[in-house]
Amino acid sequence: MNTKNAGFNSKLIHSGAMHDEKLSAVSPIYQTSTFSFKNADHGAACFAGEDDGYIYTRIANPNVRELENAVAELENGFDGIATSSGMAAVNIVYLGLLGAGDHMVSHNAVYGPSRGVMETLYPKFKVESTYVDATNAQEVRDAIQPNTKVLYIETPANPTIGITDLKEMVAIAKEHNLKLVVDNTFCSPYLQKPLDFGADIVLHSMTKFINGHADIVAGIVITKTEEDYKNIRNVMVNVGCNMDPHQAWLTRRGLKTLGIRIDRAQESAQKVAEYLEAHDKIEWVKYPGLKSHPQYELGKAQMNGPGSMISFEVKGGVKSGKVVMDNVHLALLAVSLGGVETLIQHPASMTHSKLSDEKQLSGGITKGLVRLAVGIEDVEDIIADLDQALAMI
Ligand code: LCS
Repeated sequence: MNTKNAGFNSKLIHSGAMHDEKLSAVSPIYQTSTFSFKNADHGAACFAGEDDGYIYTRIANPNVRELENAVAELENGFDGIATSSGMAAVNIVYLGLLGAGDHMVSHNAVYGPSRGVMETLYPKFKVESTYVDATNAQEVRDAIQPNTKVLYIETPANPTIGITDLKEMVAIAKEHNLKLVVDNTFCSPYLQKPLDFGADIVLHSMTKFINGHADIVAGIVITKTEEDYKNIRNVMVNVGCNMDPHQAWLTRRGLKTLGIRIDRAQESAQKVAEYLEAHDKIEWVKYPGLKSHPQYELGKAQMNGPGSMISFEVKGGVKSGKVVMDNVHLALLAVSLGGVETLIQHPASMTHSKLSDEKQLSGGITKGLVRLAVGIEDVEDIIADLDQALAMI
């Protein structure tokens, strides 16, 4: 089916679809490391790029290509490069866009390891970075240096749920000739399409919403141009952080229900956020669907919905937060997000623990911040679970 003019949910099911011609299998899997050539000339033509036959799974595989084509179409990009993890996606973008003497400006509340790896590994290759509050465009402008090449943001950010103005970031990137990279993990293309705003590159940890079932780790990079695609694919193939066919098959399966999963999770998240905001033991709640969110209007303007990630702090800070985390039964005390299960975690001691206290605080990651990833269970059960845990304080 040609999905070009199809609706989003139809694209989720049919984009990139690859039906096995021999057996007419609707959902085939090509669990193979290599592909045999018809003859020596055919092999040579495949290597020369004169024939688009498959060669070797590190370079390309039908299941992986199906997923790459589907997510690229959903993001309105040129093409996609799937990877073994979200961190591999982050790193092939860094490696593809930055070289010795270059500088990157980023948000001070990105996923901890996305900052951690840049600050610990990349200085070895003479790549520098500066972290600012990207929800304040002036701070971004002030951080730009003559050697800045990349502006890297996450919106909403992990774990503060701060929203960065995509239009402003695009304007800054254009003005200073920077590549704008957006980690779209928290939204997925269902809720936000950064390339439509003018970003150059979008990446995802597909471990989260795109797969949605907490059973694989994976990533993807989507580019706007062929040039960026070729450059970053070359890094992926040579680093060897390709996606496995079975991982791709599971992810393509999970992707089919992205729309209905997010609809359900965000409807529940709105109710959970309202419940928490009204609770007398809660200090503050940050959720894009609450009018109290500092960028409520901006979120409404650039996202198709508020999503299902909530951050909050319990009165009494980290001590009381721990009581809640230790006493929930339905919500699992686990890192990750975007799956069908409700998960709760403590960023300061878990996902962002490798960042110093100072870096955490400058990014708004307070010691008492608790992150809740709302799943698709019955919302009454999610709220009842939080309610009995809060009663233990
Ligand atoms: N980008 C974002 C926004 C993330 O949340 C994560 C993982 C990554 C990139 C890296 O992806 P991975 O290699 O794990 O597939 N975030 C996690 C989190 O918040 N809890 O556990 C992992």
